[in-house]
Amino acid sequence: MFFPLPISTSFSFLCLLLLHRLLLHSYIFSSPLSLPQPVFPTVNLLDSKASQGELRWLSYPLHGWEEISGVDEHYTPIRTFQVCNVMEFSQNNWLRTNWISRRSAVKIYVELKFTLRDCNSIPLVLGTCKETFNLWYLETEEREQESRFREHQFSKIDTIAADESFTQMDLGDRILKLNTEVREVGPMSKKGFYLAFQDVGACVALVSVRVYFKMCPLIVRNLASFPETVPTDSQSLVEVRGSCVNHSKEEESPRMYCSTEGEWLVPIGKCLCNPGYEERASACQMCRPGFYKSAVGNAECSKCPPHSVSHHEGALSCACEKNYFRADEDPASMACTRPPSAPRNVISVINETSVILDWSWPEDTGGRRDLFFTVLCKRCVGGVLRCEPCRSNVRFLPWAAGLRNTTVTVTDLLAHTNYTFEVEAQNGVSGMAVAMRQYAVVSITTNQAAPSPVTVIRKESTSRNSISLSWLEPERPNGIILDYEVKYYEKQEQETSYTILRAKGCNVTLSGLKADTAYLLQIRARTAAGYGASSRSFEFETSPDSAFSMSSENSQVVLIAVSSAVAIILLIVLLYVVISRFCCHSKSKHPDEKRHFGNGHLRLPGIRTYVDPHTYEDPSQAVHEFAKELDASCIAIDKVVGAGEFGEVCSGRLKLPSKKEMCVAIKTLKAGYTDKQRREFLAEASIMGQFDHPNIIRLEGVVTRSKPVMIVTEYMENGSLDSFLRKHDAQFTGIQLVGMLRGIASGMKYLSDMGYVHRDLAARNILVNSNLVCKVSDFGLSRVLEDDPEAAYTTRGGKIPIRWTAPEAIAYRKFTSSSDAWSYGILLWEVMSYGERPYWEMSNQDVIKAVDEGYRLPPPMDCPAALYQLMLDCWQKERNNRPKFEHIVSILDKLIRNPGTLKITANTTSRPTNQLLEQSTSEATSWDTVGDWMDGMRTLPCKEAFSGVCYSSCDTMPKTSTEHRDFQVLLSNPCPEFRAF
Ligand code: ACK
Repeated sequence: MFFPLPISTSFSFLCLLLLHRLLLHSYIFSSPLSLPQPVFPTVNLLDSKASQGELRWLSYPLHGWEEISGVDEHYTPIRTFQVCNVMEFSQNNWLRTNWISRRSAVKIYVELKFTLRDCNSIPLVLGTCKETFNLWYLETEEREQESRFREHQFSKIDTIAADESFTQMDLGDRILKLNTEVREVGPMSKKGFYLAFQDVGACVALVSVRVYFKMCPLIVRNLASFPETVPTDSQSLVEVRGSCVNHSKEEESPRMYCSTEGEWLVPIGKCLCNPGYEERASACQMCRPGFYKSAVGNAECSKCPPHSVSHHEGALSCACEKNYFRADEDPASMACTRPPSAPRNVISVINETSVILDWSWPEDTGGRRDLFFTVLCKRCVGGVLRCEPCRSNVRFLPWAAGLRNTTVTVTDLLAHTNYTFEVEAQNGVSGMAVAMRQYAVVSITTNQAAPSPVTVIRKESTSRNSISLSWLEPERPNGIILDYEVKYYEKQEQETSYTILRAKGCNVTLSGLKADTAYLLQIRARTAAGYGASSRSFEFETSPDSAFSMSSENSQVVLIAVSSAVAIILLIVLLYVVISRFCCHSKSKHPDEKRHFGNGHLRLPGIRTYVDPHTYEDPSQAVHEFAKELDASCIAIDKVVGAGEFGEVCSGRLKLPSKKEMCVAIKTLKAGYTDKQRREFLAEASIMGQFDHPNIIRLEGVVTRSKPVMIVTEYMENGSLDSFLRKHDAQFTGIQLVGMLRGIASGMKYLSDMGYVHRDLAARNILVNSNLVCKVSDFGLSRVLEDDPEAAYTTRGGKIPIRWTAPEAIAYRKFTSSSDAWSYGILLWEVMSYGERPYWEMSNQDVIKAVDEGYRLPPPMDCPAALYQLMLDCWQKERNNRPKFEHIVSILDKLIRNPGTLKITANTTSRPTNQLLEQSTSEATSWDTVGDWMDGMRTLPCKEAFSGVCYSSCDTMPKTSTEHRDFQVLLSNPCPEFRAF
């Protein structure tokens, strides 16, 4: 027997050789099967190296395979088998393993490590030497009891040849070439099997035998865990369902396929980390503090948004810092926010019983965009501390809560009543921070307002010559109704002759009417504020004169009855007249006072007229009639605010018994005055004292009985309008400016209604309070003009503020409300140019000349076209063509109601703003706006037509140049004759 290893050299020599090869000649493993392979987990069914003791495999015949002990490279004892009967013929040596359980494997692998001697290197071999051996297997359900070997039952797996065989020289060099061969066996179906190695005459040493099967390892893919899986079918893939890792959720059922090679293939579906968790190292791990994740998904945890924190791991959202909030609908990614600060610059424009509130956005919106405003109305009695919510019928336009714009109109307030409005800016988190909410407060006093018209009139009874009527009080009386005026006339008479009755209550009997006649009747109520608008005309008819339609018999009876009645009545009337004459000229009047007017001339009762104090023989009498004498001890002077013609103007406080202390302005008469000066000084108080209007400076009283002589008026925090505007150049919105102008026009309407001509209306003579309410001041007669530094002597000797004065007043001192309207136009220009000096530095003489030649001031920068048109109207040469103040107020009201019209400006780009407009050259100018174009028209009728269109329907004012052209065509027809101003 010839051993592949010289056995006689002892086991240790073999081990040495083996070790030598294993450790130093690793290149041997560079056979195709030994290429680096993906490491798939395998499960050993048999490993000969793992056996410590004898393997006791079955060897047949006895002198074939031999079991030999050795050590491996780690000096671990191993068992090997050798055969080397190369010198003998007909070798058939079998070595059979013990029974190997298949377990769940279908396909198994057999890895053989062996050395094989090169036949050529063996001397004297007689041609029987082989360089292969055969590998066989036999499947059985159980371990065989017999130890007899039945070779014919085995199936051949393969013939195993060595990739590398060794020679005698290798042995000399101590090189043993170890071969590794792996063979696949399967599919297997029985419980176990045997392997057998058939030697047919080779010199071979079986160093180790390993039998194993492959499986897909436990793996986490797409956050799903797939268990260790043994491929069951040798042909197809095994579909395996994964289960989501902890803290994750299945998005699409996770699956993979386990191949027979133990490889996972085709991942499908996935799992996503739960809120508060993110994927890290194939697991869902909690978000770190300071981070959050609010939804299921693959996204990483996000950093907490501004003003929010998360102190713990796994946060679904970040909690807001103190005083910061998150609205329900806010996403977790949004910064925490807070309520806005209060709105700024709240101004109020009062119009009788309505008020327009206008404000600016708050400085701090709280970090949100969903800003809105809410206005709360409170009615206050005796200061802001005693306020109650306004009545429910107070109307807000467009509404009170949830306003997106910064303006609201409040109507249907009570006349002459104090109100406080709280304007609050709110956002989506205001409801969560009630304590942090801030609002701006504005207090106003509504104006006197005339009552609304009577709408319901009922006929109580009618007779041949009388009608009894009753009616309901107007819906908005706006004060205590003093009486009702009932005006009636025969329908046929067309109002040329009418009768007026005054009724204290809500009923009246109209007597002395014609039988069978139709009458038209109108009623209007009167309060301290004057008459309200008349009701619509109601028609009533008296009963027919029935006496004429009776039979003659009856008529005789009736005639007698009527005659007797008339006689009785006459007697009674006679008696009444005698008695009433006798009784001190009838002390008590009939409550219904009745007056007749012919030709439609009606002097309106209830509207006072101004009384010129100079008509009083003793002017101090006038002062005491119109001004309250104040005790000097009630007045505290704080500081000097300016200088007047007669002395200083101071601010101070007035505390009248049982009244709240109030701020006042005090005009003093300087020491050493003459009697004339004193009279003139107090004349202003006598005039002012006759007025009671929210846009006229209010006189509180005078001090004449002690020195210094003082005139005490309400205090106007912002001083005179001209300097106020210069100080706040370009800081107001159009509607704020129009609001101021409207106030001034309203005051002027009141003055002109009272028959008072101001003569010195200019921005310097308007005072402004803290709510931007403008009030007309500086009243006097000739004194006014003496006092005014702008006044200059005219050729006729009078002193006149030339730039503000109408041509006819300059030329021949024709001062009227129409000349005040001219001045109003100049004031309007001053306001719109933020206190610019009218006609700049032109001399008075040049101004007079230029105006006379038809030049007019150009529109101030960005001046709305409608306002410039109003200026031009006020500067009509013909004074009767200038608008009345009533008309000016209504024009401005319409502009306030349609603020969009203020956006159309009158500026032309080409024209310098400090150049007068000459009407004759304007046709050559290219006009940008309706106002400019109207100037270009130079036609009075057209301008009037335009005014009519504009003011009654400003919404429809054309806005584009094309529209202007169309408009021009439209208006050119009714105005065929052009006429210069
Ligand atoms: O522009 P002003 O500050 O406002 O300077 C003048 C100055 O006195 C001389 O007229 C101021 N003035 C006059 N009347 C009043 C008033 N009722 N309230 C506040 N200031 C006033 C005016």
